[in-house]
Amino acid sequence: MAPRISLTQYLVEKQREKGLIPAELRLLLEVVARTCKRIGYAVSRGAIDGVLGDAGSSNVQGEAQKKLDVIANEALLEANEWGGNLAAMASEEMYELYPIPHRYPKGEFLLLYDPLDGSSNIDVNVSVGTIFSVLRLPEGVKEPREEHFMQPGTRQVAAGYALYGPSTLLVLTVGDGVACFTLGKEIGSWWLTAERMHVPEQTREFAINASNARHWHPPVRRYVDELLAGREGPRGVDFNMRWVASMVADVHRILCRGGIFMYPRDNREPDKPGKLRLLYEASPMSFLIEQAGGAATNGHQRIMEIVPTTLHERVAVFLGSKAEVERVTSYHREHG
Ligand code: AHM
Ligand code: MG
Repeated sequence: MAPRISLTQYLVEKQREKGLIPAELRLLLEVVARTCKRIGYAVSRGAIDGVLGDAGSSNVQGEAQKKLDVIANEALLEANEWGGNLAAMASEEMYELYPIPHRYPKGEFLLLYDPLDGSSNIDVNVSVGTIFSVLRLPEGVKEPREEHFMQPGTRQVAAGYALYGPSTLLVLTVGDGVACFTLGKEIGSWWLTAERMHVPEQTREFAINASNARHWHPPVRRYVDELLAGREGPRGVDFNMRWVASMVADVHRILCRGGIFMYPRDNREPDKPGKLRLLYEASPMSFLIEQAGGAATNGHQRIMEIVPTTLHERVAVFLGSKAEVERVTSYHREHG
């Protein structure tokens, strides 16, 4: 059997042999990965440690925070504030950005994250995850402010997620393909278990919360109706539907076996472009999916090219197998 490659070795190779990432970014990614182990451990202890249920507070979106949302957010803050690689952090669970306290050295990177995505699933023991994205602080900036986070996804230097499921996984890109690491819990190491992941082009699977069908806009309705028509419809084949309601789990399935994930803008909140957040959900997932040969749009343009205007901005999301994303995007274009 070939010797196993650890996350550290993988990152050192990207740094030393390929010159793709600076040492500071490698260290930052290792700290994020270590914190994901800690979060995964807290998630797995669940009721034993009394960490299930609501925290009794709400986040910037007005959503009730779970105890584990708060625990995961604090774990990432604590672990990343002292390393000297970051200038500031931003999270789904914090109204404002978190500048690195003056008592610590400041670095050149910005870290954005959703500490526990899919947290409505925690209390029923369904997979949840952590999503993260790394940007560079614009050159010459001394004090990071919100405007410095307003960079399109194409500027990400790294992105990934941890998936707390039957196995604990870390899926990562530094712009050189997508690699998946599995946590060996006995000694706590991340081992490379899939390299150069590729979203299969052909798919018969789609993911959307169909309970919102009555609120969908015509292009989404047209696309999904065609899928549902199956063999007798214009697509001529039967499609299968999956919806975990944890984006990390749905995107991971698509990375492994193809498909399309959709969270469209709809008529429930007509002035809001969908539910998912651009900077720490859609952008990092789009980076991963594109690096794996898939595509990601908001129905009109590539998500990676959207320049954000606020930290918690929302965006419609269509991502996965290229041909399917192109088809639903073309329906939006035709509709105007
Ligand atoms: P969260 O960040 O508050 O957990 O919300 C994001 C989640 C995604 O993981 C998932 O795709 C979506 O919300 C599910 O939404 P819905 O319950 O509307 O189906
Ligand atoms: Mg989320």
